[in-house]
Order: sequence, then structure tokens, then C-alpha cells
Amino acid sequence: MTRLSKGTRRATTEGALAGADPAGRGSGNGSRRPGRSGGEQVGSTSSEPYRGFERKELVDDFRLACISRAIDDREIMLQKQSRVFFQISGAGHEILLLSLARSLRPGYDWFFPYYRDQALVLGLGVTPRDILLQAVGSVDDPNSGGRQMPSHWGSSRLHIVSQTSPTGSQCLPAVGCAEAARYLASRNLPGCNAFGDEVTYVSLGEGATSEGEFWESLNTACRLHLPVLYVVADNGYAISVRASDQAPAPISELVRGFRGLAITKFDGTDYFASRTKGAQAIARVRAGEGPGLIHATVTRPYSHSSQDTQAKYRAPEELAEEASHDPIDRLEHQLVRGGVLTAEEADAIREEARTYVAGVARDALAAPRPDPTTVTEHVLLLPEIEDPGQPGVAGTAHEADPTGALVTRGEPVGIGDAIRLTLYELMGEDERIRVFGEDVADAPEDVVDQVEGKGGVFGTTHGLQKTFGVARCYNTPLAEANIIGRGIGQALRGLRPCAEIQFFDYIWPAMHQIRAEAATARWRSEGRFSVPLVIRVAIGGYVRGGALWHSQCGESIFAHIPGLIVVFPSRAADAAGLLRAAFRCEDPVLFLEHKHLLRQKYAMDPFPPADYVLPLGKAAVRRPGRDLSIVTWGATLQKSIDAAERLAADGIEAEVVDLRTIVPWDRDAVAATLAKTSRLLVVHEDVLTAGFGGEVAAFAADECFASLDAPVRRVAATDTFVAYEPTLESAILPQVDDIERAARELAAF
Ligand SMILES: Cc1ncc(C[n+]2csc(CCOP(=O)(O)OP(=O)(O)O)c2C)c(N)n1
Ligand SMILES: [Mg+2]
Repeated sequence: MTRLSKGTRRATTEGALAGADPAGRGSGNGSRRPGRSGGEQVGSTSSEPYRGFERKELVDDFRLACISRAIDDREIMLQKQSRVFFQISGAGHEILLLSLARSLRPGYDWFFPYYRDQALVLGLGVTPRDILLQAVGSVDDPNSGGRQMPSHWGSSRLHIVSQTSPTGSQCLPAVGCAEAARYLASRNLPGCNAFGDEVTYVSLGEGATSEGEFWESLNTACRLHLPVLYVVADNGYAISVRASDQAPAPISELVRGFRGLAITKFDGTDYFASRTKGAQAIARVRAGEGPGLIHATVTRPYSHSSQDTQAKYRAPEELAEEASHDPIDRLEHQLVRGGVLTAEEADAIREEARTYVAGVARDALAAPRPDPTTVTEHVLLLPEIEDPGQPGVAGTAHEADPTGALVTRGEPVGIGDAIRLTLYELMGEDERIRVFGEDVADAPEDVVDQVEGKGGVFGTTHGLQKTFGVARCYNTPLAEANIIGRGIGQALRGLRPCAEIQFFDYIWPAMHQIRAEAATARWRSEGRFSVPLVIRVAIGGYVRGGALWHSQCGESIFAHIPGLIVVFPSRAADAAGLLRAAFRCEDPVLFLEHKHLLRQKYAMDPFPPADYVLPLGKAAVRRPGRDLSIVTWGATLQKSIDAAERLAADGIEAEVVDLRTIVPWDRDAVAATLAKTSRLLVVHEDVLTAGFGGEVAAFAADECFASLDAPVRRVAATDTFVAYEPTLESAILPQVDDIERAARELAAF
């Protein structure tokens, strides 16, 4: 449980700059706050508050703003010298963000920042050294070890979640984080905030508010009344596109219909307005009064990034006008006019900041670079699971059936029931598991005791809400990115979320969250963050009438994403054993549930006992043989076995290997079967071109060439979508006849 008094953040504000402690420069101690040094060195002749604010804080914030700008200037120079490789500045946003940092609590609140939030993270305690180590790509970069480009913030200590680049994708994980905070606190689970008053901060530009994920996140933040603070820093441009060309009205007007959202608009170049109004907005969110959105106007005095030249699209007069309203100049004038600083002292602070940053940059440039041999580290952390061998049989009357229809010892259950029973069993053991998605709950709370309950369109989650309550099994909006993004935020907070995507065919709106936010988390942060999220997806065809929208496979597309585990069971015992393994993973798992197999008799098994957990990346030989090998998974397993039986009638013995998991996949099993049979046929339901069979075939050609006596063959769906009319569907998807034909040819080669 995190306990932090309000005073704690201030207690860490003594810093290293200001000449008084030159040894602090580049010390790398993350707790140092270089810009928030004592006010004695310059200015601040009186300790009386100025306009209600501590003079020391005003000077410190001015100093930190100067440091932030000096970092940008130094990075831009180094980028031109090819000593840093990308630059995107925080210029023009400093005053807003330093003001907000004053009311936020690092290591207590949670942060999903935007790339222009340099001043915010400095205010929270990220050091200039940390920032410059990342800019040069040093292995000492404490955020990513040289993997992330500059301005992609991250600090597990300060609760700054490792940032991704897609504009807007941070909003949904932020909402999931806030949702997790409430759940953790309500059950006193590890990682919870004892006071229940943490804020989740998420920021974005006015351009990024055009992204759908922003709106999907507002939906949930408002409906659940979550403590999320949105900060929209509106600098008028998204690269070269004016805000007025992005949207019909300013964002603070557009969001007016969101009930429960407190909207605060102010001039983010005015330090005093930002401090006062920002503090009020944050206090309201902290008090549990619901989400808030700050719309603050700022400037963008520099081009969008090192790749951009804004003079190409902004008139000289406009640029001159903006330069004359620089927020740091404005604060300086205010402080000088108010007698907080003299003009000479302000100059000295600016100069000091430049000198300090130059020194830190020199240190960073001298810091070691990463070792190229480490690039494959922190992709996945697989759990160690012993192969349990053959499954035993669960108890006499299996208690793990929420519907009341008890499974008797040894009675076979289908894949769908096996998954449902496993979820029931695991949820009973682990309160961190929450199941959510479209239609996964049983019924609205006011009728749930009077009705049978829905529990998913395939009934796979039936009874979970009735048994564990609506906080453990709940419906989401009809929005796939929302489902996955919120799952990611919950996983980042230590929960074990289980998100359901109703049909694989509709996973695409969530693809961005899966690929950009979930799968990259471990790698981009060098293992400092991870996303243990189980994504259950109903997949596949052979369903008659499903057409393009309820029949597709496509596992190869996900297998192509480093950092994502892909599981594809074809039998009930495997589904239970692999789902148990999935919940032991610290990384995202795509758990594919084939619709055609859910209730098939041939895929049934007695429900295996709780200790039956299957290792990931371990294939199973389903039928032994000596003449050729058929490697397959999912619904084509049974079709391959059927084809093998036909061949056996003619004395051809095919070995049928079920991969069971696609990532990781069992290369050893393929090598072993080929050592025996010397002939390989790969069969899958996904389309042929760039299907996962191509990967298996390439492996065989690369690594098993000496074993092969024939070319590798593949049977797969035609390179089309799946059609509605049954004879078309049959022509498109692989059938037993297709497999038999290919296998005979291969055996005869
Ligand atoms: C999803 C996505 N599309 C495009 C980009 C490229 N891109 C990076 S920043 C940016 C403009 C963002 O503008 P805004 O949100 O207003 O932020 P600002 O840069 O003005 O602070 C674009 C188009 C991206 N990073 N992510
Ligand atoms: Mg903008």
C-alpha cells in the first residue's frame, strides 16, 4: 500500500543546481530535483509570499523552466551534430506543466504524459541527466536503456508509465489505471493507495483529441466517475495542421456533453492562472468528484520536431507574434515586476541553466552506449512451467461450475466449458482477475437473480458475474480499443485483467492498443513495465453463415508482433492447461478460442485438475506416424487427423503434430517429427499467403534441411475472405479432402 503525506513531494524538492551544490550536476540520483533548489542564491529578497505563492517555489519553477528550455536548445544543437538522433521540444508548454506539477504527487499519482511534457517530468523529479541520457541513447538511460526516443517519458519510481508515440493511445490505459486504483483500494490489494485519493494524469495535444481513443476514454472516465485528469495542451497546431482545421470547435467546447466532466479552461502561458486553476481542477479530481479536463492554451515557439521546419507553413508575422508571448519571458516579467527577482538575477538563472545543462550533456555524451547483443532481451518473460504429462481427472463433482450443472468425474467437457470452468477456478483463487468485454456479464444487477444470465455470446463467461459479482465480471462499452486499453491500464497496476474480444473479426479497433501499448511495454522500458493481460478471442470459421465478419482467422498477424504470446488450443484439456498458464504470464497473451471447436465432441476431455498447467511453446503429437508429418493447430487439427486415418487405410502413416501455441512455437517438436518422417505438410485455416505455415516451412528449410526428403507443402485457406454461402465457405477453408490430397502427393514424392 502506498502511503505518502502531502508534504513528501515538497521534501524532495531540494536540488542540485544553483551553484550552491555543483557536485549535484549529473549525479544521476533520481531523487535530486535540480531545478527546485533553494531560493537564497538569487532574488527572493523577501520570504513573503508573492500573489499567494511561496517566492522560493516561483524562483524554482522559473529556474526549472529555463532548464527545460536549455535542454531543448542543447538537444537541438546535438541533433544537428548527429550526436542525438531525434528531438521534440517542450518549448512553450513549460509554465503550464510546472504549475500543474506543483499539485501532483510523483510516486503517488500515476502519469500518462505526452511528449511535450518535459517540464512536467522535471517537476516530478526526472533529472536533466536522465533526459539527456535518453537523448543520446545511453545504456544508462534509466527509462529505456537507449531503446526509446527522447521525450518518451517513463519512471516506475515516479509512476510515470513508459510512454508510447501514438497520439491518443495513452488515454485508454490511463482510464484503466484509474479503474484499477479504485478496485485495488476497495479490496485492499497490493499496490493500492490507502487513502484512495490518487489522481491519474493523462495529457495530449489538441491535435490528438481527434483520435477516437481519446473519446472512448472519456466515455468510461465519465461513466465510471473516475479520478482522471485530462490535460489538453493546445498550442494551435498538430505538426502543420491548425486546430481549426482539426475540429469544429475548441476541445473545451466539444466535450461539454460529457456528464460529470469538470472542464477548466485557462491560459497556460500564465503561471499564476495555471497554478490557481490547475490546483483547483486537480483538487476536485483528487477529492473523488469525477474526471476533469484542463484545456490550456500554450505556444509552440519551436518547430514540431527536428524533422519539421515551421517556417514552411506559418507566416513570419505569426511566428514573431508567438515569440513575443513566450511563457518563460512572461513569468520572468511577472517575477521582476513583482520584485521576486531582479532582471539581472533572472538573466543569471537563465545563464546558469544553460551552463548546467551543457555540463550534464557533456556527461551524457560520455556515458556508455548499449551493447547491441542485448537487443533481444526483455521481449517476453515466459513463466517456467513443468510439462505435466497426461492430464488427470478433476474431482468427483466439480465444484468449479458456476451454473450449478456439476461436472462429474471424468465426464468430458467441451472447450467452451473448460474455459468457463478454468475462469471460475482462477477467479476464485485470485482477486486480481477481472473478466470484461461485450456481453460477458450475466445480466443487469436488478434482474440478475431472476434470469438465467447471458455470460458472453458463446456462454463462455456464464455465471461469473453471478458468482463473483459485477466488479469481477462486467460489460464494457461496445468499443474494442476501450476494452483492451483499459485492460492494459489495469495490468500495469498489478491486476490480472482478462479482456474478451467477442469476435476475432472485430479485433482491429483494438489492434493499436495490443500492438503499440501492450506488446511493446516490456521491451520499450527494458523490463521496467509489463502488461500481464489475457485477451480471450473467439476465432475461426467452419461455422456456416459466418461470412467475412464471423469466420476469419489471422493468428499470423499477431504472431508477427514481438512481445505478444499467442495461444491456440484445439482440445478441452489443453484449453484449461493453457489458460492457467496464460494467467501466470507477465506479458500479454492472445488466447484464441475456436468457435467451431467450443462444443465439438472430438475436442472434449475430462476437465483436468487445477495443477494441470501446460507450458507455453510445447506441441503435442496427436497421432504418431512414420511416413510424413502434418503440423497444424486449431480447427484443422481434427481435419488433419481424419485425413491421416484415410491415408492409414492405404498403409501411409502420417504423424499429426498440434502446435497448441503459435508464440512461442515448438521448433524442437517440428525438428523431431521431421527427423522421423522426412516430409512436412503444414496445415492451417488462416489464408495461405504470409500465414504462420510459411514460418514453419521456413524453419524446416533452414534448420531441418538434412532431414527433408521432399519439398515442404502447405494447405491453407484461399487468399480470400470467408464467404457466407456454405459451398463457398467449404471451397475457401481447408477440408479433409484437401489435406488428404496434399499428404498423398507428399508421401509419393
Ligand atoms: C497515431 C499517430 N498518428 C500520427 C502521429 C505523428 N504525429 C506525431 S505528433 C503529431 C501531431 C500532434 O499534435 P498535437 O496533439 O496537437 O500535439 P503537439 O505536437 O502540438 O503538442 C503527429 C501527427 C503519431 N505519433 N501517432
Ligand atoms: Mg498541438
